[in-house]
Amino acid sequence: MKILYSPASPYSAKVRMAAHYCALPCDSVLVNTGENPEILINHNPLGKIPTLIDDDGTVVFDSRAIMQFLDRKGGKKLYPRNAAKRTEAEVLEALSDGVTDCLLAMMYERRFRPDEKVHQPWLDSQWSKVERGLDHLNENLPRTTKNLNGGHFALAAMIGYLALRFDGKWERGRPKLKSWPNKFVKFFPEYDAFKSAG
Ligand SMILES: N[C@@H](CCC(=O)N[C@@H](CS)C(=O)NCC(=O)O)C(=O)O
Repeated sequence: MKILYSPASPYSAKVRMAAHYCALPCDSVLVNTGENPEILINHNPLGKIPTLIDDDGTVVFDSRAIMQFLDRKGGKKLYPRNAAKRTEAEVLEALSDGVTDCLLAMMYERRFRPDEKVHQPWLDSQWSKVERGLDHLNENLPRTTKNLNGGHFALAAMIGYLALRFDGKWERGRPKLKSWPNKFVKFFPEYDAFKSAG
């Protein structure tokens, strides 16, 4: 199994952590999405990472579909069996990914538009979604034990991306969220090796 990824990509960090947690052997293949490499666009017309290529040729994207695939392939370790708990884990994943979507949209607005075309009100509206999401997470952190789930990995990936790209801009007033990785790392000591890195 291969996962096409880049070191800064938060969704790639999420699925790579999850594959490791499920003890599914996989090669991480570094790609630069900006260059539309053949291995990426031949498997995923969207040219986005993460993209998973299984040994039998099955291709899976996006990260949410990859998580469900890993869960099925890895003995259902990634999402709780109990329906209410599973919904909770999936919604935590959706919120964490959703905050990450806003952060990435802000990065792309600044990176791909000339300065005079960067639209500040749109950046502000993305940031207000981020702020509401982070406040909610700070007050509603998941129970974190050795039984981790997809929600935990999405949250860890989101915080890793915040630390990489928004350091010093999100922590104030959110001490529980800021220190949550200290708890997570007790049960997933490999966090530093997987989280977004520039
Ligand atoms: N919803 C997708 C988002 C994937 C995504 O946007 N990945 C970024 C990197 S973190 C990417 O591939 N960007 C390149 C592009 O959009 O062309 C997922 O969960 O996998």
